[in-house]
Order: sequence, then C-alpha cells, then structure tokens
Amino acid sequence: MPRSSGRSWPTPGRILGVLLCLLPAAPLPAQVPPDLQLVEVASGLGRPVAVRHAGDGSARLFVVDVDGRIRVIRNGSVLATPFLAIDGSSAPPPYGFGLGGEGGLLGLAFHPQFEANGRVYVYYTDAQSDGVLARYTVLPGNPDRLDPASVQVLLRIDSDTTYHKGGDLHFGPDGYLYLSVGDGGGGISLDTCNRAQSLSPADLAANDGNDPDCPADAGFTGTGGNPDSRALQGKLLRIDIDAATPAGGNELCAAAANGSTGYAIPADNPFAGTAGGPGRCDEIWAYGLRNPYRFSFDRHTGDLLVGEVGEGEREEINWLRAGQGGHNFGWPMCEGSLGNCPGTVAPVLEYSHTANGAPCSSVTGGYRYRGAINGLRGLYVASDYCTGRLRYARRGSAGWQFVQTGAAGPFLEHAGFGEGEDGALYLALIESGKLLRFSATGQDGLFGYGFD
Ligand SMILES: [Ca+2]
Ligand SMILES: [Ca+2]
Ligand SMILES: [Ca+2]
Repeated sequence: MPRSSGRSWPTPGRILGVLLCLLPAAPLPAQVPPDLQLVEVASGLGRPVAVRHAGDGSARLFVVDVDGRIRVIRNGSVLATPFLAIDGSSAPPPYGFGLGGEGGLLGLAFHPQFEANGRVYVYYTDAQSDGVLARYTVLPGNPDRLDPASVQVLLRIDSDTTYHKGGDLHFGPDGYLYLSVGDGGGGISLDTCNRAQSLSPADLAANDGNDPDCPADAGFTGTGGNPDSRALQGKLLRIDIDAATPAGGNELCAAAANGSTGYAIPADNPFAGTAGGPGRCDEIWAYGLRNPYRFSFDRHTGDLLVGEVGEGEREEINWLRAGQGGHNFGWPMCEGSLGNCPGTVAPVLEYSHTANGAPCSSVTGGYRYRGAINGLRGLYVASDYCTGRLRYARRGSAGWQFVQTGAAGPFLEHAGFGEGEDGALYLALIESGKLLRFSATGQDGLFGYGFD
C-alpha cells in the first residue's frame, strides 16, 4: 500500500442451550488461548475481502473476491463455478463494474429469509468509481448460483475518487440492511468537501479550494444518479429492503428524480422524515467516518463494531449499541482521540500508526468472537492490513481495551473477516487468495457458541 493511511489494493442444539443459560456467565478471557492458531481451509479464492454464510443450514461459506467473483465453499471444497461473476459485461448499465484504486466488489449480505426468497445483496464500484448496491436472486433449482439476469440496482452513490470506499454490507438483528460508505477522499485527504459531516446535500462544500472535485459529476447525474447521494459518503446507512418508497417528495438522498426508491426508511432512523432537522438524508444511521472499510454485528448482543481506517496517526474501532444510531464519530475534525471534536463519539479502541514500530497501518475490522473456542469467546478480533498484526480486545467494567497484540504478520494480506454459520471465525488473505480459520484444538468442544 503506497500510503500509510488509505487502503489500496496491490495492483495486481437447543437443549444444551437451555442448560447453558442456567449456568453463571463465564468471565471474558484476559488473553487468547496459547494454542490459538490459524488453519488454512481453502485457497485459490482470488483476492478475498469478505466471508459470509447463507444462514440456511447448508454450512456453506461464500468468499467475496474484490475482482468481482463470489466463490462457494461447500463441504470444504471450493466449487468450480462461482456464486456470482460480476464484470464489465455482466454488471448493469450505465457503468458496469470497475476496479479503480480501492474499488471492486466489496460487500455481500444474505437476506435474513434467504432460504425462502433466495435474495442476496452486493455492493461494488462501477467503472466511474461510483458505488452501487444491487440485489441478485439465486437461480431456480440451484442454490450455488445467482441468476445474473435477476439484478436490481437499489442505490447508487456518487463519488469523485477511487479511494475510501468502505463498502461493507450486513443485515442487522433488526432485519434492516446496513452499508458502510467511505468519505471518498482522495488518498491522503482531510475530506475538504465535508462529505463525512454532511447530513443534508446543502452541507456539502461547493468546492474544496484545491481541486474542483466536490460537485456531482455530469456522468453520474446524466444517467439518472442523484447528486444528493454525495452526502451519503462517510456514513453508515440503514435501509429497509423489504419495502419501497413511492414517487413523491421525500428526503431520501439516493432516490430517483421522481423521489421513488426500491427501498424504504425505518421509522426510527435518526434523520427519517424531518427527524433531527429538515433536509437531512433519511438513509443515514451514523456519520463522521473516514473509511469504515469492514464492520460487523455481535451475534449475541446485536451491537455494531466498525473498523475505521485512519489518516496519518490513528486506527480506530467504533462501537454502536444495538438499535442506537445518530452518532457522529468525529471525522475529519478528529482522528481517533486526536483533534478537537466536542460532542462527537470517541472510538472505543484505537492504536497509533507507530505502535510496535509499524511502517504503516490500516485497520481491518473483525468480529466479536462467538464460536466454539472457549478461551476466545467474547473477545473482539481485528487485524491490520499493513502490519498483519492481529489484535484482541475485551469489554470489561472499564470499557473496551486491547488484551493482546499479535506478532507482525504478512504485509498487505489481512483484508477481511467473516463468520461461519456455527460462529467459527475466518480471515481472508487477499494477496495469496487463502481462507484461514481460527482454531485452538485444546479448547474446541462442549461449550459451543451461545454462551457468554
Ligand atoms: Ca462520480
Ligand atoms: Ca430527513
Ligand atoms: Ca473517529
């Protein structure tokens, strides 16, 4: 990665559960199990950045290759035909699929009722580096393939650079779809277009005084894109994809010209309608983010943890309790706890770019572990794309704190995490195209996930 801060790709059983509920809660571990190891479970996965399960009891894993493929791992084998192959010819118009800078296929989420409706959501960048949220449906009779012809574009976000794309996608425990969007700043950038702090289109800077890159571009608006979508950058969005918004006046910043969208706004979004002030984009759940590249939900508590890639000083983890939105996480006035940003929400975890003598830093947000390894359960696991150092954190009476930092690992490899249906935790290696599983043979066993 050429910059120390931006993220850029290298060029090239129920009964047991009842019993467990009667037991006193185990204390969170103070450190990771001594026999914890990363075991390779698959290779030949392209350039993976995310891992998902379908929640349908199939135990399949789906690996997102940033180059536009989603590969299926079934019974330990990578299927020859991808779940989805999205490229310049198969992606819908106007601009297909693109791989500039930090772009590509970035996010994947399975509908909570996927087993019944076969619906899958992806987020990618097009050839103009603008963001696209699209829905696909599985081919009838073949749950290992998506039907390319089923594609429906739900939302497009104008962006002016190839950097700070965010792009992670998850359904929350509330059934709504959450999408992280970076500020679109170009490489090292202090977001002088004010995208991350913009709650309404009127808050966007007309020009940043250096480059004329703040206004919407004609290629986007000329193809039906909503210029107000620029105000969705540097945000976490929350939308209801099981409903639509009819034509008419509204405050949806990615609506079509007549106001309609293929999604609706949950009534308790912080800026739904005139909540929080008139004109503010209804899609916004939280804001003040630079590059919320990877985030996750804690499958037990429903809390949301966001890995926020910093600029030149700090990497941070932001925490939202289940069902709570409207947070301003401070960017660009603050980077981590550095800066002056009264009234904003500080990260719960952060580390310096010079920690452990690191040559560079770029946090890769992970998961709060809820798998079968007793000694790891309840710890939040993240890594760093530059240093390859795994970090483990616990939440105790004093709040969140790191309990262990791993040794330096492979450079530019740790690009994304994911959970299996059983709660197993996986790490994707983007350069070598491998998938690793967290394992600790001495501690796997009886007390499977479901107990905290
Ligand atoms: Ca654009
Ligand atoms: Ca509003
Ligand atoms: Ca922050």
